[in-house]
Amino acid sequence: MNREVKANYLKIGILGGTFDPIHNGHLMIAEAALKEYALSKVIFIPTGISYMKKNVTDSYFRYEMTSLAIQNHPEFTISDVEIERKGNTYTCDTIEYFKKKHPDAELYFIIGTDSLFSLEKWRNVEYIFKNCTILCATRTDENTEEQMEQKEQKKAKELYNKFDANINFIHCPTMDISSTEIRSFRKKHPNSSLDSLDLPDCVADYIMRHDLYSAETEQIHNQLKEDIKPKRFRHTMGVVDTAVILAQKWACNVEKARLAALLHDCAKYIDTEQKLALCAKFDVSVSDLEINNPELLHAKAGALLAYENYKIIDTDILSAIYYHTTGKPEMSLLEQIIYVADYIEPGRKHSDKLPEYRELAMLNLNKVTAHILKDNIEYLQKKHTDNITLIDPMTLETYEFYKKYL
Ligand code: DGI
Ligand code: FE
Ligand code: FE
Repeated sequence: MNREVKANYLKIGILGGTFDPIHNGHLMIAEAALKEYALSKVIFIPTGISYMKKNVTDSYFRYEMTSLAIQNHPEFTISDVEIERKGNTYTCDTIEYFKKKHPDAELYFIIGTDSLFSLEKWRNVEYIFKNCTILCATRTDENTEEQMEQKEQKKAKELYNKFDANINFIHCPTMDISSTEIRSFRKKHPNSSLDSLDLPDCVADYIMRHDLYSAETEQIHNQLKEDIKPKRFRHTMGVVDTAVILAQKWACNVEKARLAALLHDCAKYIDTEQKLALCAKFDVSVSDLEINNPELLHAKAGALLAYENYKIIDTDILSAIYYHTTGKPEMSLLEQIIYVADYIEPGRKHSDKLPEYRELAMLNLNKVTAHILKDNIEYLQKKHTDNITLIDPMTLETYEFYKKYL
Protein backbone atom coordinates (compact mmCIF):
# COMPACT_ATOMS: atom_id res chain seq x y z
CA MET A 1 0.00 0.00 0.00
CA ASN A 2 1.19 3.49 -0.77
CA ARG A 3 1.44 5.07 2.63
CA GLU A 4 1.93 8.60 1.36
CA VAL A 5 -1.31 8.59 -0.58
CA LYS A 6 -3.13 7.19 2.41
CA ALA A 7 -1.68 9.89 4.65
CA ASN A 8 -3.55 12.53 2.65
CA TYR A 9 -6.79 11.09 3.86
CA LEU A 10 -5.89 10.63 7.49
CA LYS A 11 -8.59 11.79 9.87
CA ILE A 12 -6.99 11.70 13.26
CA GLY A 13 -8.97 11.81 16.48
CA ILE A 14 -7.09 13.13 19.48
CA LEU A 15 -8.34 12.16 22.92
CA GLY A 16 -6.40 13.79 25.72
CA GLY A 17 -7.10 12.96 29.32
CA THR A 18 -5.66 12.32 32.72
CA PHE A 19 -6.81 8.69 32.43
CA ASP A 20 -6.46 8.24 36.16
CA PRO A 21 -7.59 5.55 35.51
CA ILE A 22 -8.86 5.07 31.96
CA HIS A 23 -12.32 3.41 31.97
CA ASN A 24 -14.97 2.10 29.58
CA GLY A 25 -16.53 5.56 29.26
CA HIS A 26 -13.36 6.89 27.62
CA LEU A 27 -13.21 3.90 25.29
CA MET A 28 -16.87 4.30 24.31
CA ILE A 29 -16.39 7.95 23.42
CA ALA A 30 -13.38 7.08 21.26
CA GLU A 31 -15.30 4.25 19.60
CA ALA A 32 -18.31 6.48 18.92
CA ALA A 33 -16.15 9.28 17.49
CA LEU A 34 -14.33 6.80 15.29
CA LYS A 35 -17.59 5.45 13.82
CA GLU A 36 -19.66 8.61 13.59
CA TYR A 37 -16.93 10.68 11.95
CA ALA A 38 -15.19 7.86 10.04
CA LEU A 39 -11.86 8.62 11.68
CA SER A 40 -8.75 6.69 10.63
CA LYS A 41 -7.60 6.35 14.21
CA VAL A 42 -7.85 7.81 17.68
CA ILE A 43 -4.70 8.74 19.56
CA PHE A 44 -4.98 8.58 23.33
CA ILE A 45 -2.81 11.16 25.03
CA PRO A 46 -2.34 10.89 28.79
CA THR A 47 -1.61 14.33 30.21
CA GLY A 48 1.71 15.35 31.65
CA ILE A 49 1.72 17.95 34.39
CA SER A 50 -1.69 19.57 34.38
CA TYR A 51 -1.98 23.09 35.64
CA MET A 52 -5.61 22.37 36.48
CA LYS A 53 -5.39 19.07 38.33
CA LYS A 54 -3.24 18.30 41.31
CA ASN A 55 -2.49 14.97 43.00
CA VAL A 56 -2.56 13.04 39.80
CA THR A 57 -1.07 9.52 39.74
CA ASP A 58 2.43 9.24 38.27
CA SER A 59 2.28 9.40 34.47
CA TYR A 60 4.07 6.05 34.24
CA PHE A 61 1.02 4.21 35.61
CA ARG A 62 -1.52 6.25 33.65
CA TYR A 63 0.38 5.52 30.45
CA GLU A 64 0.63 1.80 31.23
CA MET A 65 -3.09 1.51 32.02
CA THR A 66 -4.03 3.38 28.84
CA SER A 67 -1.74 1.14 26.76
CA LEU A 68 -3.35 -1.95 28.24
CA ALA A 69 -6.87 -0.63 27.69
CA ILE A 70 -6.35 -0.06 23.96
CA GLN A 71 -4.10 -3.02 23.21
CA ASN A 72 -6.75 -4.95 21.27
CA HIS A 73 -8.18 -2.01 19.29
CA PRO A 74 -6.31 -1.69 16.00
CA GLU A 75 -7.54 1.89 15.44
CA PHE A 76 -6.48 3.15 18.86
CA THR A 77 -2.95 4.27 19.57
CA ILE A 78 -1.23 6.08 22.40
CA SER A 79 1.22 8.97 22.47
CA ASP A 80 3.48 10.11 25.28
CA VAL A 81 3.92 13.57 23.75
CA GLU A 82 2.33 15.36 26.72
CA ILE A 83 4.07 13.22 29.32
CA GLU A 84 7.48 13.84 27.78
CA ARG A 85 6.96 17.58 27.34
CA LYS A 86 8.55 19.69 30.05
CA GLY A 87 6.36 22.05 32.07
CA ASN A 88 2.60 22.32 32.09
CA THR A 89 0.46 20.54 29.55
CA TYR A 90 -1.31 22.77 27.04
CA THR A 91 -3.51 21.35 24.31
CA CYS A 92 -2.39 23.96 21.77
CA ASP A 93 1.16 22.55 21.96
CA THR A 94 -0.15 19.05 21.35
CA ILE A 95 -2.20 20.16 18.35
CA GLU A 96 0.84 21.95 16.99
CA TYR A 97 2.90 18.78 17.42
CA PHE A 98 0.44 16.64 15.46
CA LYS A 99 -0.02 19.35 12.85
CA LYS A 100 3.72 19.20 12.17
CA LYS A 101 3.84 15.42 12.30
CA HIS A 102 0.87 14.94 9.96
CA PRO A 103 0.64 18.15 7.89
CA ASP A 104 -1.97 16.71 5.53
CA ALA A 105 -4.21 15.08 8.10
CA GLU A 106 -7.47 16.47 9.42
CA LEU A 107 -7.37 16.70 13.19
CA TYR A 108 -10.39 16.04 15.38
CA PHE A 109 -10.03 17.00 18.98
CA ILE A 110 -12.36 14.96 21.20
CA ILE A 111 -13.69 16.55 24.39
CA GLY A 112 -16.41 16.01 26.98
CA THR A 113 -19.23 18.44 27.72
CA ASP A 114 -17.44 19.94 30.69
CA SER A 115 -14.58 21.02 28.49
CA LEU A 116 -16.93 22.63 25.98
CA PHE A 117 -17.84 25.19 28.62
CA SER A 118 -14.26 25.90 29.70
CA LEU A 119 -12.60 25.70 26.29
CA GLU A 120 -12.71 29.44 25.77
CA LYS A 121 -10.26 29.95 28.61
CA TRP A 122 -7.69 27.48 27.31
CA ARG A 123 -4.33 28.79 26.21
CA ASN A 124 -4.26 29.86 22.57
CA VAL A 125 -7.74 28.51 21.89
CA GLU A 126 -7.89 30.33 18.52
CA TYR A 127 -5.06 28.09 17.33
CA ILE A 128 -6.96 24.99 18.49
CA PHE A 129 -10.15 26.07 16.71
CA LYS A 130 -8.27 27.00 13.56
CA ASN A 131 -6.47 23.69 13.28
CA CYS A 132 -9.00 21.13 14.34
CA THR A 133 -12.60 20.18 14.43
CA ILE A 134 -13.92 19.74 17.94
CA LEU A 135 -15.91 16.59 18.63
CA CYS A 136 -17.89 16.97 21.80
CA ALA A 137 -19.29 13.93 23.58
CA THR A 138 -22.62 14.84 25.10
CA ARG A 139 -22.99 13.56 28.60
CA THR A 140 -26.76 13.39 28.62
CA ASP A 141 -29.10 11.71 31.01
CA GLU A 142 -32.53 10.64 29.86
CA ASN A 143 -34.69 13.27 31.56
CA THR A 144 -32.79 16.30 30.49
CA GLU A 145 -31.36 15.13 27.21
CA GLU A 146 -33.06 17.82 25.18
CA GLN A 147 -32.26 20.58 27.61
CA MET A 148 -28.61 19.56 27.74
CA GLU A 149 -28.31 19.37 23.98
CA GLN A 150 -29.83 22.80 23.72
CA LYS A 151 -27.37 24.26 26.17
CA GLU A 152 -24.49 22.73 24.30
CA GLN A 153 -25.79 23.76 20.89
CA LYS A 154 -26.03 27.28 22.18
CA LYS A 155 -22.44 27.21 23.42
CA ALA A 156 -21.23 25.71 20.15
CA LYS A 157 -22.96 28.45 18.21
CA GLU A 158 -21.49 31.09 20.47
CA LEU A 159 -17.98 29.71 19.89
CA TYR A 160 -18.65 29.56 16.17
CA ASN A 161 -19.66 33.21 16.10
CA LYS A 162 -16.76 34.30 18.22
CA PHE A 163 -13.91 32.10 16.93
CA ASP A 164 -15.26 30.46 13.80
CA ALA A 165 -15.01 27.22 15.79
CA ASN A 166 -16.14 24.03 14.12
CA ILE A 167 -17.88 22.02 16.83
CA ASN A 168 -19.69 18.76 16.25
CA PHE A 169 -21.36 16.39 18.66
CA ILE A 170 -20.66 12.73 19.25
CA HIS A 171 -23.85 10.83 19.90
CA CYS A 172 -23.12 7.96 22.22
CA PRO A 173 -24.84 6.39 25.19
CA THR A 174 -23.86 7.88 28.50
CA MET A 175 -21.85 5.85 30.91
CA ASP A 176 -22.38 6.35 34.58
CA ILE A 177 -18.74 6.08 35.56
CA SER A 178 -15.95 8.46 36.43
CA SER A 179 -12.31 8.07 37.33
CA THR A 180 -12.99 9.91 40.60
CA GLU A 181 -15.52 7.25 41.59
CA ILE A 182 -13.06 4.47 40.82
CA ARG A 183 -10.39 6.10 42.96
CA SER A 184 -12.73 6.62 45.87
CA PHE A 185 -14.03 3.06 45.56
CA ARG A 186 -10.41 1.90 45.95
CA LYS A 187 -9.93 4.08 49.02
CA LYS A 188 -13.14 2.83 50.65
CA HIS A 189 -12.81 -0.84 49.69
CA PRO A 190 -9.09 -1.52 49.30
CA ASN A 191 -9.52 -5.29 49.21
CA SER A 192 -12.61 -5.54 47.03
CA SER A 193 -12.56 -6.69 43.46
CA LEU A 194 -13.18 -4.01 40.84
CA ASP A 195 -15.45 -6.29 38.79
CA SER A 196 -18.52 -4.16 39.45
CA LEU A 197 -16.90 -1.07 37.93
CA ASP A 198 -16.89 -0.20 34.24
CA LEU A 199 -13.21 -0.85 33.70
CA PRO A 200 -11.51 -3.08 31.15
CA ASP A 201 -10.45 -6.25 33.00
CA CYS A 202 -6.79 -5.68 32.18
CA VAL A 203 -6.92 -2.21 33.78
CA ALA A 204 -8.71 -3.53 36.88
CA ASP A 205 -6.07 -6.26 37.21
CA TYR A 206 -3.29 -3.71 36.79
CA ILE A 207 -4.71 -1.48 39.52
CA MET A 208 -4.87 -4.44 41.90
CA ARG A 209 -1.40 -5.74 40.98
CA HIS A 210 0.19 -2.40 41.74
CA ASP A 211 -2.18 -1.50 44.56
CA LEU A 212 -2.85 1.86 42.90
CA TYR A 213 -4.97 4.49 44.66
CA SER A 214 -3.92 3.33 48.10
CA ALA A 215 -2.28 5.87 50.38
CA GLU A 216 0.46 3.50 51.63
CA THR A 217 1.53 2.47 48.18
CA GLU A 218 1.47 6.05 46.88
CA GLN A 219 3.84 6.97 49.68
CA ILE A 220 6.27 4.20 48.76
CA HIS A 221 6.10 5.16 45.08
CA ASN A 222 6.87 8.77 45.92
CA GLN A 223 9.82 7.89 48.10
CA LEU A 224 11.12 5.42 45.54
CA LYS A 225 10.97 8.07 42.82
CA GLU A 226 13.40 10.10 44.91
CA ASP A 227 15.73 7.15 45.50
CA ILE A 228 15.97 5.68 42.00
CA LYS A 229 16.16 7.00 38.42
CA PRO A 230 13.16 6.85 36.07
CA LYS A 231 14.67 3.98 34.09
CA ARG A 232 15.11 1.95 37.29
CA PHE A 233 11.57 2.88 38.38
CA ARG A 234 10.24 1.39 35.13
CA HIS A 235 12.34 -1.76 35.63
CA THR A 236 11.07 -1.99 39.20
CA MET A 237 7.44 -1.79 38.08
CA GLY A 238 8.12 -4.50 35.52
CA VAL A 239 9.45 -6.66 38.36
CA VAL A 240 6.33 -5.88 40.42
CA ASP A 241 4.10 -6.90 37.54
CA THR A 242 5.97 -10.14 36.98
CA ALA A 243 6.42 -10.99 40.66
CA VAL A 244 2.71 -10.53 41.41
CA ILE A 245 1.69 -12.70 38.45
CA LEU A 246 4.15 -15.39 39.56
CA ALA A 247 2.93 -15.11 43.16
CA GLN A 248 -0.65 -15.64 41.97
CA LYS A 249 0.40 -18.59 39.84
CA TRP A 250 2.52 -20.29 42.52
CA ALA A 251 0.32 -19.45 45.52
CA CYS A 252 2.80 -17.15 47.22
CA ASN A 253 1.73 -14.16 49.32
CA VAL A 254 0.94 -11.51 46.71
CA GLU A 255 1.31 -8.54 49.02
CA LYS A 256 4.79 -9.67 50.09
CA ALA A 257 5.78 -10.28 46.47
CA ARG A 258 4.64 -6.79 45.53
CA LEU A 259 6.56 -5.12 48.34
CA ALA A 260 9.75 -7.13 47.83
CA ALA A 261 9.68 -6.40 44.08
CA LEU A 262 8.94 -2.73 44.69
CA LEU A 263 11.95 -2.31 46.96
CA HIS A 264 14.42 -4.85 45.55
CA ASP A 265 16.61 -2.20 43.87
CA CYS A 266 15.97 0.69 46.27
CA ALA A 267 19.69 0.92 47.15
CA LYS A 268 20.87 0.86 43.53
CA TYR A 269 21.95 4.50 43.56
CA ILE A 270 23.47 5.00 46.96
CA ASP A 271 27.26 5.21 46.88
CA THR A 272 29.57 2.45 48.05
CA GLU A 273 30.48 4.25 51.27
CA GLN A 274 26.84 4.45 52.24
CA LYS A 275 26.25 0.79 51.42
CA LEU A 276 29.21 -0.18 53.57
CA ALA A 277 28.06 2.08 56.39
CA LEU A 278 24.61 0.45 56.33
CA CYS A 279 26.14 -3.03 56.45
CA ALA A 280 28.40 -1.99 59.34
CA LYS A 281 25.48 -0.48 61.24
CA PHE A 282 23.51 -3.72 61.02
CA ASP A 283 26.50 -6.03 61.49
CA VAL A 284 26.13 -7.51 58.06
CA SER A 285 29.38 -9.06 56.87
CA VAL A 286 30.90 -7.83 53.64
CA SER A 287 33.38 -9.96 51.68
CA ASP A 288 36.44 -8.71 49.82
CA LEU A 289 34.73 -9.72 46.62
CA GLU A 290 31.80 -7.47 47.48
CA ILE A 291 34.15 -4.61 48.26
CA ASN A 292 35.79 -5.07 44.86
CA ASN A 293 32.40 -5.40 43.14
CA PRO A 294 30.24 -2.97 45.09
CA GLU A 295 27.48 -3.49 42.52
CA LEU A 296 26.72 -6.69 44.42
CA LEU A 297 26.12 -4.80 47.64
CA HIS A 298 22.93 -3.08 46.49
CA ALA A 299 21.03 -6.24 47.41
CA LYS A 300 22.16 -6.41 51.05
CA ALA A 301 22.03 -2.63 51.40
CA GLY A 302 18.58 -2.67 49.77
CA ALA A 303 17.22 -4.95 52.47
CA LEU A 304 18.68 -2.68 55.15
CA LEU A 305 17.33 0.46 53.50
CA ALA A 306 13.90 -1.15 53.09
CA TYR A 307 13.95 -1.74 56.83
CA GLU A 308 15.32 1.63 57.82
CA ASN A 309 13.65 4.03 55.39
CA TYR A 310 10.63 2.15 54.13
CA LYS A 311 9.75 0.60 57.49
CA ILE A 312 9.52 -2.95 56.17
CA ILE A 313 9.88 -5.35 59.09
CA ASP A 314 8.74 -8.55 57.45
CA THR A 315 11.81 -10.82 57.30
CA ASP A 316 10.48 -12.80 54.31
CA ILE A 317 10.38 -9.58 52.29
CA LEU A 318 13.74 -8.35 53.56
CA SER A 319 15.36 -11.68 52.78
CA ALA A 320 14.00 -11.69 49.22
CA ILE A 321 15.61 -8.28 48.69
CA TYR A 322 18.83 -9.38 50.40
CA TYR A 323 19.35 -12.39 48.09
CA HIS A 324 17.89 -11.00 44.88
CA THR A 325 21.24 -10.65 43.05
CA THR A 326 22.98 -13.92 43.94
CA GLY A 327 20.08 -16.11 44.98
CA LYS A 328 20.82 -18.77 47.58
CA PRO A 329 20.48 -22.54 47.81
CA GLU A 330 16.96 -23.67 48.70
CA MET A 331 15.35 -20.29 48.28
CA SER A 332 11.92 -19.63 49.75
CA LEU A 333 9.14 -19.29 47.17
CA LEU A 334 9.19 -15.52 47.66
CA GLU A 335 12.98 -15.28 47.24
CA GLN A 336 12.81 -17.37 44.12
CA ILE A 337 9.98 -15.33 42.61
CA ILE A 338 11.89 -12.07 43.11
CA TYR A 339 15.10 -13.62 41.72
CA VAL A 340 13.28 -14.82 38.59
CA ALA A 341 11.07 -11.74 38.12
CA ASP A 342 14.13 -9.48 38.22
CA TYR A 343 15.61 -11.37 35.27
CA ILE A 344 12.52 -11.81 33.08
CA GLU A 345 10.44 -8.64 33.65
CA PRO A 346 8.99 -7.27 30.36
CA GLY A 347 11.44 -4.37 30.15
CA ARG A 348 14.49 -6.66 30.02
CA LYS A 349 15.97 -7.12 26.57
CA HIS A 350 19.36 -8.68 27.34
CA SER A 351 18.85 -12.22 26.07
CA ASP A 352 17.09 -14.02 23.18
CA LYS A 353 16.01 -16.65 25.66
CA LEU A 354 13.76 -14.29 27.63
CA PRO A 355 10.49 -15.16 25.82
CA GLU A 356 11.19 -18.84 26.52
CA TYR A 357 12.04 -18.13 30.19
CA ARG A 358 8.89 -16.05 30.63
CA GLU A 359 6.83 -19.06 29.58
CA LEU A 360 8.92 -21.47 31.62
CA ALA A 361 8.47 -19.38 34.78
CA MET A 362 4.73 -20.15 34.61
CA LEU A 363 5.41 -23.87 34.21
CA ASN A 364 8.45 -24.75 36.28
CA LEU A 365 9.99 -22.24 38.63
CA ASN A 366 12.95 -24.43 39.65
CA LYS A 367 13.91 -25.07 36.06
CA VAL A 368 13.82 -21.42 35.06
CA THR A 369 15.83 -20.53 38.18
CA ALA A 370 18.52 -23.03 37.12
CA HIS A 371 18.62 -21.60 33.60
CA ILE A 372 18.94 -18.03 34.84
CA LEU A 373 21.78 -18.99 37.19
CA LYS A 374 23.59 -20.83 34.40
CA ASP A 375 23.24 -17.88 32.01
CA ASN A 376 24.35 -15.43 34.70
CA ILE A 377 27.47 -17.43 35.48
CA GLU A 378 28.34 -17.75 31.79
CA TYR A 379 27.82 -14.03 31.34
CA LEU A 380 30.02 -13.20 34.34
CA GLN A 381 32.73 -15.59 33.15
CA LYS A 382 32.85 -13.82 29.80
CA LYS A 383 32.70 -10.37 31.32
CA HIS A 384 35.34 -10.78 34.00
CA THR A 385 38.49 -12.33 32.65
CA ASP A 386 40.78 -10.69 35.19
CA ASN A 387 41.06 -12.10 38.69
CA ILE A 388 39.84 -9.12 40.69
CA THR A 389 36.23 -9.48 39.66
CA LEU A 390 35.09 -12.97 40.45
CA ILE A 391 31.78 -14.64 40.67
CA ASP A 392 30.24 -14.45 44.13
CA PRO A 393 30.54 -17.87 45.88
CA MET A 394 26.85 -17.55 46.74
CA THR A 395 25.96 -17.39 43.04
CA LEU A 396 27.98 -20.59 42.47
CA GLU A 397 26.48 -22.37 45.49
CA THR A 398 23.02 -21.43 44.33
CA TYR A 399 23.71 -22.88 40.91
CA GLU A 400 25.12 -26.07 42.46
CA PHE A 401 21.80 -26.48 44.24
CA TYR A 402 19.50 -25.69 41.32
CA LYS A 403 21.38 -27.32 38.44
CA LYS A 404 19.61 -30.63 39.08
CA TYR A 405 16.45 -28.98 37.72
CA LEU A 406 17.93 -28.17 34.31
O1 DGI B 1 19.94 -4.77 39.91
P1 DGI B 1 19.58 -5.35 38.59
O2 DGI B 1 20.37 -4.79 37.45
O3 DGI B 1 18.11 -5.30 38.32
O4 DGI B 1 19.93 -6.93 38.63
P2 DGI B 1 20.82 -7.71 39.72
O5 DGI B 1 20.41 -7.32 41.08
O6 DGI B 1 20.79 -9.15 39.35
O7 DGI B 1 22.27 -7.14 39.51
C1 DGI B 1 22.92 -7.44 38.34
C2 DGI B 1 24.33 -6.97 38.46
O8 DGI B 1 25.02 -7.73 39.45
C3 DGI B 1 25.11 -7.15 37.18
O9 DGI B 1 25.93 -6.01 37.01
C4 DGI B 1 25.94 -8.38 37.41
C5 DGI B 1 26.15 -8.37 38.88
N1 DGI B 1 26.27 -9.72 39.44
C6 DGI B 1 25.30 -10.65 39.63
N2 DGI B 1 25.82 -11.76 40.15
C7 DGI B 1 27.16 -11.52 40.32
C8 DGI B 1 27.43 -10.22 39.86
N3 DGI B 1 28.67 -9.68 39.89
C9 DGI B 1 29.68 -10.41 40.37
N4 DGI B 1 30.88 -9.86 40.39
N5 DGI B 1 29.48 -11.66 40.83
C10 DGI B 1 28.26 -12.27 40.83
O10 DGI B 1 28.13 -13.42 41.24
FE1 FE C 1 19.24 -5.60 41.68
FE1 FE D 1 16.43 -5.35 39.54
